[in-house]
Amino acid sequence: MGEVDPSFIQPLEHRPKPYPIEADNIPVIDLSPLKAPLPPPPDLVAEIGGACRKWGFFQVINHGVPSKLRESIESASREFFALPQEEKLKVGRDKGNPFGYYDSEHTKNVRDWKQVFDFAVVDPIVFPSSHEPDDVHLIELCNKWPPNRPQFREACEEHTGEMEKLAFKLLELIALSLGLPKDRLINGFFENQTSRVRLNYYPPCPAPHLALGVGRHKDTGVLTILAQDDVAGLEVKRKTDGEWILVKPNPDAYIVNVGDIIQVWSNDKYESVEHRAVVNSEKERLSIPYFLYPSHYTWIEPLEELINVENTAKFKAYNWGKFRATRNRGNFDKLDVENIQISHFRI
Ligand SMILES: O=C(O)CCC(=O)C(=O)O
Repeated sequence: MGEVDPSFIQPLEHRPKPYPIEADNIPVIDLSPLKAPLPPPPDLVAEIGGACRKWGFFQVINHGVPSKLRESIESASREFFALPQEEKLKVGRDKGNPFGYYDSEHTKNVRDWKQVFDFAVVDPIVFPSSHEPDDVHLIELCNKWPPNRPQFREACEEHTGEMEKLAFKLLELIALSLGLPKDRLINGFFENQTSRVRLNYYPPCPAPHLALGVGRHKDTGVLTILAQDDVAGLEVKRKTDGEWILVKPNPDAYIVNVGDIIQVWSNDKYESVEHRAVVNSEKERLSIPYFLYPSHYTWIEPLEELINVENTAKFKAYNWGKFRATRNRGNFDKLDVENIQISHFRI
């Protein structure tokens, strides 16, 4: 095996196992009952609730997203990442604006073996201008679309529209599974949503036993919906025993995971679970996560309906925009401090 720059090398305990365990038990949930103009059937709601509780991850099939749109965003992404580096750098991300192309992101302060292109779902988004708690200034952040590539932008936007519809359907099911009204996790949180989409491109890696495509992490947002191509790479930490489980690609499925915000809203009933992406020495891999994020001014705290004297709030309220601004800073630079986590707000 070849050499890689030391910045990519994971500490021993976080390196991938040579023979990963392939998951056959991450729940696959059929959403076809949602096609009928009726309330979702209770067994579907219970299936979603069970998956959120036991795994924090599940896959959905018959989700209603046209396969044509998924194929278009995948081929547009492949074309983009195949461009010469100087072309990609024309839309390079910088310290002030986290959108665009970037190839040196760090997760937990180790460099990821990947290239990414990020864009906001609502363009421009309004965001705190800094992570400093007392700085009340806001900025507008705009997407950086590659010039002269209208098909790329169109493919990204069309697929994202479908992701948004699917995300809100899933939020209704999750709310019902928590015994809440179906719009409880939607109303009031997304008027100025800060959701984003990432195109992840993992080139073949000469030392896949030392590096990771994305280091272990939990997602900070409400929920994530991920499309992966036919090359396996996503590993999920199984809650029962802490083993890393490789999620077998299914071209008809999207992979959904609960983010930190649902963990806080549900007061730990549904946990946000660690995951990572492994790379391989032969094949490139593509994945496309859609991260559903609320308005920047949202205060995240356990929902009052889900706490009581026996189950008191386990988290202090935190401001989403400031939380995210702090995290973005750590993802851009290798910092000597741990990235901000919801555990910092645990009571
Ligand atoms: O590529 C994958 O399967 C996982 C991607 C991911 O977790 C991320 O981009 O945050």
